Amino acid sequence: MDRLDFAIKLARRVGFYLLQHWGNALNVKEKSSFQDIVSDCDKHAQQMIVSEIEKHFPKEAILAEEDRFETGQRLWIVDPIDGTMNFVHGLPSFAIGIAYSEGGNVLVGVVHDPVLNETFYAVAGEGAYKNGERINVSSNTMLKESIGNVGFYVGFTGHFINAIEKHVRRMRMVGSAVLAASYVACGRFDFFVAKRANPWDVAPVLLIVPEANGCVSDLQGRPAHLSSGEYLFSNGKVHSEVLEIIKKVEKT
Ligand code: 2AM
Ligand code: CA
Repeated sequence: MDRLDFAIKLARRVGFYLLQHWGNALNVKEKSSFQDIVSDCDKHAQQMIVSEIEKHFPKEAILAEEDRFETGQRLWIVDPIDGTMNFVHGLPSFAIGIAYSEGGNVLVGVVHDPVLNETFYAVAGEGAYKNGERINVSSNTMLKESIGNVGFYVGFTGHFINAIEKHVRRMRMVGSAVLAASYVACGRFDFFVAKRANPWDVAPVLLIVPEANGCVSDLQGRPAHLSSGEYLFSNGKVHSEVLEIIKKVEKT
């Protein structure tokens, strides 16, 4: 079975399920802290994805956010809801993320936003797409004409916005890492800084952004991989300028 086709259909099916509970999630609870929540919708959505992968690819391992932490040469990486806080509060901007990797390299990446009905996806070496149309990063070379996004991380976000606000046109906080990076891939944002990310928060976009001719590195500018933990996604043209500002923030 074609993995891309499989992952897109599955993500869209889970999207229909999540729309029924959007803003009305089942059994919302604190997870690692009061700032981190999970609902039974996250768990049910994950089960929908995991059971299909097990059925169609029984020999392949699965790493998924809600307590399914396998490793393997052939590994599916799943976030059933990226942006749970938005989902629970009835805000748009949450997504299902499904990626397939071999030896730590993402070969297929799918991000589906059920609210806008937008599916971003890529297969290694074949370009990046949104709902069947090829996508590309922005052509903007000027930080002062840039719109950027930053993830929420206590002790960093405020300092970073403080340092960059006078250099950019606007900053935004979308609240879903895979969507923010997909928006870099299709040119809506010029960059996105993720200070704390798990492999499932970034796996599909580690492929989608480069396939859209964008750039991804860690916050020191080194090549990014699934366990880097922190990332700068950009159109490539404003990458080094944003890295410089991050370096200054980390020194203070
Ligand atoms: P999640 O919705 O799957 O938890 C929001 O700030 C972004 O950061 C989301 O993509 C969120 O993913 C991710 N994130 C990762 N770890 C987090 C944590 N411990 N608390 C809150 N958000 C986290
Ligand atoms: Ca999640």
